[in-house]
Amino acid sequence: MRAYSPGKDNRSMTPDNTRFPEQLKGKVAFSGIQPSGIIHIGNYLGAVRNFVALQEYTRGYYCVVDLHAITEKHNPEELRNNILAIANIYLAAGLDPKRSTLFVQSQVHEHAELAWILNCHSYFGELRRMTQFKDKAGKNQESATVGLFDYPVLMAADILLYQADIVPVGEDQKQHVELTRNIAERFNHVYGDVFTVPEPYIPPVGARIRGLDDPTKKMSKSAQSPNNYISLTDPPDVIRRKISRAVTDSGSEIRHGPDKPAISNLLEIYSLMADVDIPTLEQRYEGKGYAQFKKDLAEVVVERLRPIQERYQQLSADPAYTIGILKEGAERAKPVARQTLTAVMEEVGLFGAHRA
Ligand code: AQP
Repeated sequence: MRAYSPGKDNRSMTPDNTRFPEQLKGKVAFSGIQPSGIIHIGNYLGAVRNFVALQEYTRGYYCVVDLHAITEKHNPEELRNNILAIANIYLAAGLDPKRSTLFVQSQVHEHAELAWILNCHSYFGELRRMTQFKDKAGKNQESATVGLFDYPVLMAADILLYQADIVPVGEDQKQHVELTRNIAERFNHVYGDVFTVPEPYIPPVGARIRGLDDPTKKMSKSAQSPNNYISLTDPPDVIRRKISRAVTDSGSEIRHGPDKPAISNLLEIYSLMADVDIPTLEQRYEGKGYAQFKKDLAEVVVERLRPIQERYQQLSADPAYTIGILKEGAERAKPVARQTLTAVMEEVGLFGAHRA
């Protein structure tokens, strides 16, 4: 896979806060995905693809954040399966367990412990402003779990435990990384420089892949209709069918622009999956209709996912292998997490700092 290259002539959706890889050498990266379903191409293009590219430059910690997946109603059996499925996708997409630390959040209990301490340094008012909570709780805030409300503080603990410099995420997580920065700065101000203050690493294209059935909203694992997303494990005929049914805009021009949200979304997917910039694609499809464009896009996606799917199938047939990788990952993550937590406990005055 080609390394991430923000300098490429792709139209920038979020031109701020991107860094050239050279500036990232030696930095620590942390990110996670919640096992609330199978990863879709939005998660892949907005996040996982960058985790893989960043391995060249950074020391990466990539986590399956299972504690985040119980903030809403869930099925325990499905959760167990999804945890291994996400880990297998990490591996199949190219995360190398020798270069990156891959682990499951609940196997390193320091995450939950630090989250409690950070809860006591976070404000109700700032959490109430989080748009993801408002979106997910909708009109039912009274019956939303405290866990869903508190999700961003647990995410802050995940990141700060590893003293991460950068957090590769999609656009929807930018607000949570900003909250993490605020909590870290507040904590450092009171107790001294305990935490590295991290920065979000958001790709210039692909940071917000939209639903195929509704380009006004982001593609989401928990969307009502499976036609909203292309899962990384969808077979070729399903990918072709979903793309052929994807919503399009009025007119027939293949052009990127704010008046064409549906085609712009498909162009971004095409661009990232084929490593071709958007102006080149616009030229290539000048005078051609949506049908040809969608047909070609489907083949590009099928071919790009083919090796990932093949590797995923192999890994799924041998769960013991992945369980072993995750165990080793947790063993590597734990001392780093413990060191930060001990420093935090000492500064705060908690007796737990003295335990073995
Ligand atoms: N549509 C998207 N486009 C680009 N990036 C995206 N991400 C999520 N959706 C898109 C990025 O994927 C990473 C993992 O996300 P997550 O599973 O931890 O939570 P999420 O952001 O809530 O993702 P989903 O798919 O919408 O899951 P559900 O439906 O379960 O809430 C993050 O870096 C995210 O930015």
